[in-house]
Amino acid sequence: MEYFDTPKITYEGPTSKNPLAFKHYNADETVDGKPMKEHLRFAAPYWHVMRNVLSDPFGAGTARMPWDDGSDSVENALKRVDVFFEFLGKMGIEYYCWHDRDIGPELNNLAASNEALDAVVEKLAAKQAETGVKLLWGTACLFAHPRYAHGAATSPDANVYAYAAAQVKKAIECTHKLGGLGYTFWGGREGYGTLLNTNMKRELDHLARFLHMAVDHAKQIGFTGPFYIEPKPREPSTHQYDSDAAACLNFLREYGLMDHFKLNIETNHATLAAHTMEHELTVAANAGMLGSIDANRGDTLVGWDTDQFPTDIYNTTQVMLIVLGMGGFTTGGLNFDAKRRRESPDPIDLVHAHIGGMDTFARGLKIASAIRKDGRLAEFIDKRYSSFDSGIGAKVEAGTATFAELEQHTLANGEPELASGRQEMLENLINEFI
Ligand code: XUL
Ligand code: CO
Repeated sequence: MEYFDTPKITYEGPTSKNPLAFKHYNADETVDGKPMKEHLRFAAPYWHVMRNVLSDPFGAGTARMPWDDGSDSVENALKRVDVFFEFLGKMGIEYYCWHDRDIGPELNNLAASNEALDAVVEKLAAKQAETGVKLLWGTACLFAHPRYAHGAATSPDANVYAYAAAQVKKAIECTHKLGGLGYTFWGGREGYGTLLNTNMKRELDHLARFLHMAVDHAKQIGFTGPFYIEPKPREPSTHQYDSDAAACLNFLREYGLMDHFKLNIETNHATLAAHTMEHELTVAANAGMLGSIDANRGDTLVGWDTDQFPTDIYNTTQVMLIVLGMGGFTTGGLNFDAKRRRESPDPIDLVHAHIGGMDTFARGLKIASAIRKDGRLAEFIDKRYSSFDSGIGAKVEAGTATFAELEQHTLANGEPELASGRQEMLENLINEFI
């Protein structure tokens, strides 16, 4: 039985009018000597593809999932695996991501939940072996169950903290069993609603201990990671500790965790933090800490995490400029942490959504590659800083200049000439390629 009413999606090129074809994503076509699929490393998230019923705070789910009986049975969970792999196969998506509770049901106690999880992981392993699909990363859902209302690794209750640790221990083990390339921590409830009831210092110390224990356990079982932290400023918590890339880097440095972690940067989280995606990616990449990307977008008119599919070529171009600039992904990839609109309930809407995201990133890749080959953008930036290449500027960069010397320099040279940043010219330059 097949549920996605289409043959495998193939590349038909930019002139095709077939909505069920790629116009730009051509998996094996090389860009800068590497197949597009290796540059982009697309991943599908189990939670949005298989588990998102498309409800919102004002209304029930609309998604049509004829394969799903809505129960918490292991049988139902196993059935979803077949449907998910049908979807991946038809899309030509070679990576995926999950939360433990997306793939297996949360049952009455941890032992029962773990047993159910094991059964699904066994099936996932078989499907991976059969298809060559790989697990980009796994994670534990530490935010949905009521026990985590006050947080998980930052809960004020040590029993909740222990439950969360047990869940993460198991999720790392399952990730490892499936040959997962990474493991993600997204702290949706690792933060607070109000400081009136919160000891921030203790919560952050506890979170750091939690992550150190995760590192120790990974070492013990031979999982070499990396671990990712995924920043987000708020939602569901009022304030989340991992609020943006800079806050995460500071936390990881403060607690001696830099060697074991990288960041997983999500577009809609960046914009919720009042940053651009390229800002967050640049902060992470500059620290050598850009691991992976949750590729989606927000809506400028809506103030929450709408998790829409990337359709903005300008955005994907900027993302790919940074990814190419750092020499490409190693363990990470582009995970579509995105969902269809509630008004798009059909299984085939999932196909349209992913075609759009993949084509938009394919264009971003080709455009970014062309901009880099052209070289004018990079050359402009180099020139803008060229006063630091020699003379007093070079002494500043080498760390040999003093305030007294800089004063001397200024007294001798007088008022610096105001140079143009040529923002509008550069915006025009980018548009030449789009
Ligand atoms: C929530 C979010 C999560 C993480 C994984 O905003 O992005 O789905 O990616 O827990
Ligand atoms: Co995400």
